[in-house]
Amino acid sequence: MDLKSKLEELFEQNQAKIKGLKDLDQLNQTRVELLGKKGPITEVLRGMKDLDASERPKVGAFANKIKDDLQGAIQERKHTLEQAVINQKLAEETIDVTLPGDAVVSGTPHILAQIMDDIEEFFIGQGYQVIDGPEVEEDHYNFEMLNIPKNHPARDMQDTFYIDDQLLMRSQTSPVQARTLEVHDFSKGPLKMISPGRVYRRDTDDATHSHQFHQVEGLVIDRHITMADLKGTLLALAQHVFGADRKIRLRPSFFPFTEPSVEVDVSCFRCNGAGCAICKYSGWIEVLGAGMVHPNVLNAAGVDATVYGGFAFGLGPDRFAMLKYGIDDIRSFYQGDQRFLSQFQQEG
Ligand code: FA5
Repeated sequence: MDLKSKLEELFEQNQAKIKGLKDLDQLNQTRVELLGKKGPITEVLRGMKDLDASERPKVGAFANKIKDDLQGAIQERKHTLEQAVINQKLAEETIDVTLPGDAVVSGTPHILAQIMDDIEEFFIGQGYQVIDGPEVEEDHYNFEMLNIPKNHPARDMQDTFYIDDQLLMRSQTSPVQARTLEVHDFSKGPLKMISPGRVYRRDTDDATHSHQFHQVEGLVIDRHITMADLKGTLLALAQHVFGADRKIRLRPSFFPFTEPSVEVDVSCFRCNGAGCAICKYSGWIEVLGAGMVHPNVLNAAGVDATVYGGFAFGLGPDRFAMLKYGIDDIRSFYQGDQRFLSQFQQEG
């Protein structure tokens, strides 16, 4: 068989083989075997030395054409196989946009933040200002301005973390009352404020006490504020937080900064007054302290107590949340356990 025929046969055989190859590795191997230095085409070209000189250019040109054609066939197959790989990938990775998506688990404000926001919204709706105060507070505002001089036995009601003689971690939000009274300009109108925030006491942690908890202070001062205003305000608050059919009752109590002072109970939202474990079978749950602001507090802040007066209250949102959601241990709020906290996803 002459060289030209050998080349033609090589072309026919390998062109068919290339078309039948199923993957890129096989194709690459075939390219090396066929067109490499030890391949059959090189082998055929080696035989050219035995040809007549006039034949060599023609056979040489023909051999190069066969080589180019085979390279072209390999290239074409390569393109087809690569396209097939891409098509398969696309088919496998097709996204069905009509399938329902995975729900994104979103965070939610802490349950205490939710209840404080709710209380704030209630009071903002009644025309109150929200005023912040420092957590590291002066003895002067935390006690003295509130009618609790040094060595007064009432200091024992709130076991306090002192930083030095003058500074302490505030044990109540009432100092914000004193600070606000001192600067409020009554010629411009009455004072209606709340002050939510963290407070600290050297209480031993147990199911209903924490050494760090929250309070919302409230204060209303004007010319003719009465105890009936206090009662109406607290009833509306209790109904907002615990449900429209709640009742409240006021019991006499003592706070140095209010006179008279009261403890306020809400009718039990679980048993509706019949008696259950939550209200300790009394039908009532104590939720806050309140009273009519003591004249000494007004006078200490430079407000004329013969002209102005009003009410103040201090509630514990931690206890509100415990009662509202039936939580039996205040420490749950501060332990950061997601299994507990995630139960209180905020709606909307
Ligand atoms: C006061 O702190 C007064 N300043 C409230 C007040 C303000 C009365 C204005 C009159 C006028 P008391 O110590 O009772 O009062 O605390 C108020 C509320 O804070 C309590 O009803 C309770 O809900 C909460 N509280 C008190 N101690 C703790 C504690 N250790 N852990 C969690 N909550 C507490």
